[in-house]
Amino acid sequence: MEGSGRIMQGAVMNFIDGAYTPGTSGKTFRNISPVDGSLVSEVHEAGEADVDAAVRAAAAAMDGDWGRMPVAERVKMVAAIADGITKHFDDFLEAEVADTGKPVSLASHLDIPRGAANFQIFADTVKQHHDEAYRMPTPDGTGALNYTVTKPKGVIGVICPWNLPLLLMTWKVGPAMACGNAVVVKPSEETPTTAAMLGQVMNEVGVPAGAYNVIQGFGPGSAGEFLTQHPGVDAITFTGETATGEAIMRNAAKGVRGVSFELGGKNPAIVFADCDMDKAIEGTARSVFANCGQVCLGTERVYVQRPVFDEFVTKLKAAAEGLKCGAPGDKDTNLGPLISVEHRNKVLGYYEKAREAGATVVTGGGVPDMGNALAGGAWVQPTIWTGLGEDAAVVREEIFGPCCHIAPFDDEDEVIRLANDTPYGLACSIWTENLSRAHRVAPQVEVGICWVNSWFLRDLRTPFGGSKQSGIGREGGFYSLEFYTETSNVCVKL
Ligand code: NAD
Ligand code: 6OD
Repeated sequence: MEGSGRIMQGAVMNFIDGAYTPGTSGKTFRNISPVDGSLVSEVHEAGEADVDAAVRAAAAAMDGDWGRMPVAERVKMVAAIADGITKHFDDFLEAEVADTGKPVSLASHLDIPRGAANFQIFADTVKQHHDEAYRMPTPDGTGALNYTVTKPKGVIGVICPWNLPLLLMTWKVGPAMACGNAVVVKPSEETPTTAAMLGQVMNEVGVPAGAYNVIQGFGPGSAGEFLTQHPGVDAITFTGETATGEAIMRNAAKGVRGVSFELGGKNPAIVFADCDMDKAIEGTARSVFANCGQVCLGTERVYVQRPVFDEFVTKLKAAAEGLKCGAPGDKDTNLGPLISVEHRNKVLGYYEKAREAGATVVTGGGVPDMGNALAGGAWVQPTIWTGLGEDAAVVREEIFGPCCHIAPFDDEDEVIRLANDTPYGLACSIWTENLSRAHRVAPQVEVGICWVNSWFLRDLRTPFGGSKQSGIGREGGFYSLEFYTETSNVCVKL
C-alpha cells in the first residue's frame, strides 16, 4: 500500500495532522512476528510532544473543516472510508496477518470486512438519527417548545488491544467520526500497522487533516499514558484488560472525562442435555479456540448437563485435536499462534497451574512441534481440562488462550449460579433446543451479551458491552451515539 508509511519508510509511523511522521522521541521498537519470531517492522514510538501534537491537531480539526462539515457530507465521507478499506483489502489483510499471525481464512472473513462495516454502519446510523422535540404547556397559556441538539464530544482518545486490531479500533473510530469527533488512536504495541495504514485511506477520501491521528507506543510511561493524561482529550474509549481500564480511569478522573470501556471476561457456555449436540460442539469449538482463544467474548468455562457430559467432552476433544496449527497462508490452517512469546508464557503458566491443581488434561497442555521454520513462534496446543473446583485459577482468571475447563451440572438454578460466580460479565452462550428454557435462563446470566445456540453472531445495531468488571457503557447502533455525542436541550418560551 503505497504511502501507508509502512511500505514507503519500511517502518511503521505515527500519523499526525494528515501526515506520516517518525515523531520526536527518536525511539523505535520491534514488531515481532508471532509465527516465527522474525522482525515484521520497526515502529516509531511517539513521545509526549507527538501525543500533544496529535491532540492539538485533532482539536484544530474540530475548529476547522472537519468540525464545520455538514452532517450529510460527513456521513458520505465516513461511508467512503469503508469503501477505501475494501479497495485496499489485500494490503490490510497482509498487514493484519503479519502483525497477529492469525490465519488468512479468519482475517479475510472477520477482521477486514468488519473494519469496513464499522464505518458503513455508523454512517447509516448517524444519517438516521434525529433530534427530539417536546411542546410543553406553561401557566400563561403560551407554551414552550423544547428541542434537543446533538453535538460531537470533541477529541476522543481511542486505546486498542491486539487481538482484533482493525476490527476493534474501527468499532470505536467509526462511530466517533460519524458523530463528528476527531480521534487520536493508540493501537497496541503488538499490532501497530493497520491503524497507521488507515491514515492513507483517510487522506485518499479527503478527510480533513487532524480528524484521524495515530500515535504508536506502549501504555505506562508511553503514548497510552500520555494520551489519557492529556487535558485536551474530551473522552476516552478503551478496549483491553480490566486492570488497564482501572489505570486509565484514574487518569480520566482528572477533568472528569467520560469513559467507555470494553474489558476482560471469563465467559461461560452452558450446554443443556436437550441441545443439538453437533451445533453445540461446533459453536463451542469456535468460542474456545477461534483466534487461538484470544477473543474477549471467547468461552473459558463450559458447564455441561450431566447426562451428556461424557459425550460432550469426548466430542470437544475430537474437535480440538482436529485443529490445524500452521502458517497463516496455508489453506488448511485454522489455528494461529498466540500474539507473542510473552503471552504464551502467561498461558503456559496457567497450563502448569491446572496440572498443579490436579486437573485432568483431556487434550493439549503444552507446545506443539511446529518444525524448525516456525519454532520461534508463539505456538501453543489447544487445551481442555476437567475435574477442577470452581476456585481453581484456570476457572476464575481470564487466560486469553485456546483453553477451557468443562464441569458438569444438574439443574438450571445451579448452572445460573455457577455462570454468575465471577467478577466478570461479558458474554455467555446457551445451548438448548428448548426455547422456553433459553428465554428463562438467558436474562438471568449477568452478562452484556447472551447468545442462544450461537456465538459471536453480531448485528452492529445492537448494544455491546460488559457488565460487572467487563466494562462500562454500551456501544453499537444508537447506543454508540450516547457516548460519542453530547445532547443539549433548547427550551423556547413561545
Ligand atoms: P491491555 O490492557 O494490555 O492493552 C490494551 C491497550 O492499552 C494497548 O494499546 C496498551 O498499550 C494500552 N495500555 C496499557 N496500559 C496502559 C495505560 N496505563 N494507559 C494507557 N494505555 C495503556 O490489553 P491487551 O493485552 O492488548 O488485550 C487483551 C485484553 O483485552 C484481554 O483482557 C481481553 O479480554 C480484553 N479485550 C476486551 C474486549 C471487550 O470487548 N470487552 C475486546 C478485546 C480485548
Ligand atoms: O464485534 C464487536 O463489535 C466487538 N467489539 C467484538 C469484541 C471482541 C473481543 O475480542
